[in-house]
Amino acid sequence: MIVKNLYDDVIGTDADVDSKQWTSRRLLLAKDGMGFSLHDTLIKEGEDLHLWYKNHLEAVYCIEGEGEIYDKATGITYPIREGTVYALDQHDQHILSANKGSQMRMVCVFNPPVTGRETHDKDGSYNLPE
Ligand code: 9YT
Repeated sequence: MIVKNLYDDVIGTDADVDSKQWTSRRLLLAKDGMGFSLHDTLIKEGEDLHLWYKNHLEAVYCIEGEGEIYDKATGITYPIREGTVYALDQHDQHILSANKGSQMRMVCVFNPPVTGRETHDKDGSYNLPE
């Protein structure tokens, strides 16, 4: 069994990754052997995240804050608030943003799991490990 605590075991470690647009605390990574990774991610306000996970499926559940997601294929913008989940079942190209004055806190699941060493490429995707 794996038991971790965000505050005791993740924040301030290598599994706590900060970028200009987000801070992601990875609770479970590929090395944990679950077949998915589990992240507690903060989306910073005033940033448009152009994302396209070509190699991963991702589900994202908002537990704090407000924002929106724009689906590039359909042109539809969906509002996001506490309790909203979106699932990128088609490797959907999208733009994610938190509303002004509102940081979003999202619980994210990636399949396959991320290793923690990925960086977003120019398309906003993560490569698979070699
Ligand atoms: C929602 C989303 O995909 N944010 C980007 C960061 C990602 N959650 C990660 O790498 O932890």
